[in-house]
Amino acid sequence: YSAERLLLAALCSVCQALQDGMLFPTESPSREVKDVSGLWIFRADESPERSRGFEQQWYKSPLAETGPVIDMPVPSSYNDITQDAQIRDFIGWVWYEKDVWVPARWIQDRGTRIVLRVGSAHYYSVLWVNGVKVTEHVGGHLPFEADISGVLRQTSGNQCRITIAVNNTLTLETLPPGTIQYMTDRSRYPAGYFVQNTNFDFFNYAGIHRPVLLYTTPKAHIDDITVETTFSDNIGLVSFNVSVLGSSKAAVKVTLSAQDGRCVASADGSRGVLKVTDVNLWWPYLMHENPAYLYSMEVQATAEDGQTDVYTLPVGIRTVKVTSTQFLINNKPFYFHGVNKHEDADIRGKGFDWPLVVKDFNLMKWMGANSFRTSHYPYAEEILQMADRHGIVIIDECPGVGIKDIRSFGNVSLAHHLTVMEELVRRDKNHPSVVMWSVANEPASEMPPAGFYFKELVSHTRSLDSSRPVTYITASNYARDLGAPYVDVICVNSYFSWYQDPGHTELIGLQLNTQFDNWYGKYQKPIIQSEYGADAVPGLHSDPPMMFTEEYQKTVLQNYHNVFDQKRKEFVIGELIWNFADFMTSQSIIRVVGNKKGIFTRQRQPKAGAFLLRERYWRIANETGVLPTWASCITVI
Ligand code: GCB
Repeated sequence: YSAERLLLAALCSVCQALQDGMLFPTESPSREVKDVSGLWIFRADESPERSRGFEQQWYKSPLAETGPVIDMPVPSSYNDITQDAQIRDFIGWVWYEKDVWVPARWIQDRGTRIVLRVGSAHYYSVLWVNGVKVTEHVGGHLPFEADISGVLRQTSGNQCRITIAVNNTLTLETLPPGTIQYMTDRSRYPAGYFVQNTNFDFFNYAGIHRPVLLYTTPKAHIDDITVETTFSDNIGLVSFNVSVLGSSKAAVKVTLSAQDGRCVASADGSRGVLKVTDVNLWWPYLMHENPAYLYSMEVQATAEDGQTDVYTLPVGIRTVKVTSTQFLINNKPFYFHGVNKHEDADIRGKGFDWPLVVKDFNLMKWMGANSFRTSHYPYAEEILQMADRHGIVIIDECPGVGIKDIRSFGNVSLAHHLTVMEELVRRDKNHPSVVMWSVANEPASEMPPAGFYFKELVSHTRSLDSSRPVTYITASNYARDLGAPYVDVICVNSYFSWYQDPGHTELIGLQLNTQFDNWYGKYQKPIIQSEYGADAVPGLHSDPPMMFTEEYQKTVLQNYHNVFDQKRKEFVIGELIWNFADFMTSQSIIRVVGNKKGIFTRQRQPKAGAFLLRERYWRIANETGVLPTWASCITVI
């Protein structure tokens, strides 16, 4: 299968330290953004080797001239858009194309740099502009871009044909890993029949999942900005580091403004520390009466020719620390009462969708959640920006999910995993909402290579960002987990009375207590229950409770909560329900049209468990935090 060979070659060629920044494209006096998402055309390469598109060079001419094409919205997964099961379950190369107009002044002004950026595409992408290859990228969930100024100026000018080939094949070395299995028994499978095997529990949606943008910067431009914040008494400190490309002598000026527009600090130079007197710290939702305070940092870089590039970055001033029993935000104990999510919805699959994002934040705030984990991959940047603005705390997870095969602990895998962490930290380092990195979910951390693998991974992540703790999510036994010595916080998933002792909710108390005491006894690190829950098919009822009913889900949660309430006085620092909403999975005998552990349905309607958690989260917030005045009516529930 040719895609696997191609992927391995691509993986090896990108295993080098990242050179450039990946600032979120925003408009400014010197920058324009043109969203070219919308309706694209699409063709799946159904040839047996999935290689016809490359052999026939589909990128060289309009895609419609190569064969039949269909409409495809961007951003969206392609899987659930048609009535064709073959498209839903397709594995291999699919081709997207769109013709766009580039403003004439962008082309004419040679001082303008034109960039094409894809928010994310699943999984391995190759990009052409007017038939010329401009970049390729391995990995979903993270952005990639190419400077296309040269190509546009050399080819047909204002008209721009963008072609993107995307391949969802996963290999032992990708994140997440997967394998292609050929079925050779001719009495059961036709010739050439293959399937993709994975070890994760969500549908492997594919396509262009986030917006495709064209944006401009001046030739000499701000390439990256890194801020780190701290405070002492009432003085906030913002250290900044600005990198400029296209000019070696650009003059950099940095200005920090408060929410009312007042300038509170400024500095000249590409590195330095801004001092903010009477600082307004960034506080999580429900921890302060004025949470999520954001300053605005304007960076100006003026090149020798007088051109100035301007970029404005929201900055929240806060600190994060971990002790052996606590998670401290701004030196105060923070208790995670939150959710695990997925990027997942009807029709659009993993495609970015503003109505869904805003609805989900409204639901999280309604239920009193102060945090979520980006299980099991990085979410759209727009979601992190929402979290910054609403004070929702994030554990930011990379796509290291389903690492179960010992062959996925080799050098190529590790090198790629390190690169993905570099891409993740580069993208998300400036978000105050992000308080911890998670490098993997439920890897086979008891396999011998895991010790070395996680030592490298955690220490590399720390070297990229020393201001945040690092963890991975374990489901392994405390005595056999080989990565736990290296992490800052222990995150444990367990499903007592579901996968173990199904139906026996009376055992949860004993088993969960044992779990916590064992882990804490061995490592003396704070613990987050990073997943727990039970499936509930909405509308299914029974009393006494039986598995799959709403009552059973509630009973499981209640039994877990009793133990959390004892242990949060000691070393348990958080609880994240699995899951916020029902989500699609691959088809199997343990899934009823997807995973039903949501406390909301996939359409975001509450099950009984949602009301239980709402009561609990507001109660905890009432005990531990400071509620906003508008919320006083809710606290009486
Ligand atoms: C887990 C996984 C998650 C699954 C969940 C389940 O441990 O981390 O991806 O969806 O269990 O419901 O089985």
